[in-house]
Amino acid sequence: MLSHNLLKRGCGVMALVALAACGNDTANHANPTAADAKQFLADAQADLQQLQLPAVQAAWVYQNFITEDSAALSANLGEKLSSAAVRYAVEAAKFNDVDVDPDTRRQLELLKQSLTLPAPADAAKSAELAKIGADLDGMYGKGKYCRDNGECLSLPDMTLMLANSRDPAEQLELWAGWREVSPPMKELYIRQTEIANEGAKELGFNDLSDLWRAKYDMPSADFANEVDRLWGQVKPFYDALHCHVRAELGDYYGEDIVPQDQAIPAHLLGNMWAQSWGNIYDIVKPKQDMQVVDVTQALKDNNVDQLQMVKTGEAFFSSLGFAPLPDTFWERSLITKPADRDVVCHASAWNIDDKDDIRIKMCTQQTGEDFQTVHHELGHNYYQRAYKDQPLLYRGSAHDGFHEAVGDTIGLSITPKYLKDIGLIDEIPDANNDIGMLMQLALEKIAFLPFSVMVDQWRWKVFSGDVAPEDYNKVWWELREKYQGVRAPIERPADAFDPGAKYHIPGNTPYTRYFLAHILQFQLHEALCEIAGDEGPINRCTIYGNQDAGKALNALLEMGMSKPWPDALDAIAGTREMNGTAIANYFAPLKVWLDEQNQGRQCGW
Ligand code: X8Z
Ligand code: ZN
Repeated sequence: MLSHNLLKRGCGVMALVALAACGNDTANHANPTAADAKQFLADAQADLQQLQLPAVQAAWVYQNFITEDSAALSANLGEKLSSAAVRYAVEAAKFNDVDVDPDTRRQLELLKQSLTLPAPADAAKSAELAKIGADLDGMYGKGKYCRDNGECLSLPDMTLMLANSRDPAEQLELWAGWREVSPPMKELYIRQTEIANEGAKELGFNDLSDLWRAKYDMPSADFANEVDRLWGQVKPFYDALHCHVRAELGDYYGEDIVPQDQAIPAHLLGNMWAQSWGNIYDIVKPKQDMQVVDVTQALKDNNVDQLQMVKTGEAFFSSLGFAPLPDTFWERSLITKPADRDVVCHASAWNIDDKDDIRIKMCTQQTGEDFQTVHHELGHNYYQRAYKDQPLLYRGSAHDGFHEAVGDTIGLSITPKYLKDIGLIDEIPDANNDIGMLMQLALEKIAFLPFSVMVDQWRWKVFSGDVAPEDYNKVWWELREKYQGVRAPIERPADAFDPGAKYHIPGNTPYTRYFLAHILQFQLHEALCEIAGDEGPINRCTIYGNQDAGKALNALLEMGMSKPWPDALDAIAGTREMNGTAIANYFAPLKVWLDEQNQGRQCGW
């Protein structure tokens, strides 16, 4: 949970008092000055800082202990924070025509853009919005699928089963079963969209989609084009992977189950949302014997339990020169799923006090996939700690894709060489095995790209009103098919709300950030490997133990969002543009191999 995410919920009494206490100096000036603007920002940030701590604490308690009461507390304190942020954002407009220095201007702008789900000024609606947000979180967190025999499965249970099952009937049961959690969310989601759109309009945006796209140091219309441009760069690679995977799935399950001229049925890809496909490596791997490290197996063989997985992640960051995590991280984090209560299992990283109370919350499983997720979450925590001394409005990442990219960038350094260095494997597979290794990673990283684009393509349409509620599910599947070439394996019931079965929809977390992160992490990996002086092939580079790379990374993290993101990217990677060529270069040998395999195959859907 990032501090700026937290400004997404709710409003109230305390904030009104606070505003009266510190906002009045400037509020009545007929001609506000640059000095007034600075004072306003200082007061606003001090007030928001105070409101933020209890809101984050309550959110933490709620997500670790889902009950009616923790929901109410979290909604209530979140609302106070959110409504105060909205009022400051509205107030910031009075400095629109004041001649202020660039830093002040940037902070005023950031204040307007900081919310994900802005409440309207109307107190009743603001309270309603906060309650809906908490209710949706809880519905997802408590979600279970109960089988006919009475056995109830949690999402982590089903995640593991789906990763390993090769029985289409069972895969379908799990796929459809999980989607029973979301129909009750739909009415709440419609109402949430309605209220937050009002809030966005009060802040001067066309609608919520306009606000979400406005956070990238460019006009929001340009940002949509930027996403299209980047997706266009990597799409040929995805198409080649899709073609190969569909063909192999057809061989494995039969072409009656996987017709070769249609989108792939979504239940066969080893993941609940078909968003990454690493779990079906055994089905689509090259026919010649390839030695590819099985990290899940290596963790088991070496008795690296969940706590040790996180300790190993910490040690990587330490090897780069980052200070160890504080004792409170280990005392307060949730690392495994508790047996006796409902928690939000979706992994997250928390910054409680903007000092050093950082934590993760994960229902970690002893798998290679979760080993990556551990590094992903720690990346958030190290970022949060690095920018803690920035002013509140700069405590965030260069753009949200950077926050998501840091831990993944470290994850790219989890190479066989690194695993051997830390004693998890005995032998480094030689270069003849690289196609297998690249395939394994492409199933995670390349397969993910269109999913990470389509989620917000859907939301942008929903928020802007381009898609009406009766078409929510239909358009969701149109986009799944268009971008991913994936389809629902069975006809969807009339009340289905399949978007709600993905955490980030009820959780209201923007998703384009993950697409940007998947582009950026390869740019960052390339840049850091160059700084580390690694001259080998990029897929074998690890920055483990390299303090120069660590320094460069830390410099990026410390900047927070104090500069436009192109400046931040330039500082570390020597370019001001996000670019899909880094990921394409990384996987280039695999592309050649895929194109050979696909010769004579009918590709596309
Ligand atoms: O939600 C996450 C992280 C928390 S920010 C675990 N991720 C996306 C997802 O799970 O859908 C990481 C990759 C994509
Ligand atoms: Zn993340």
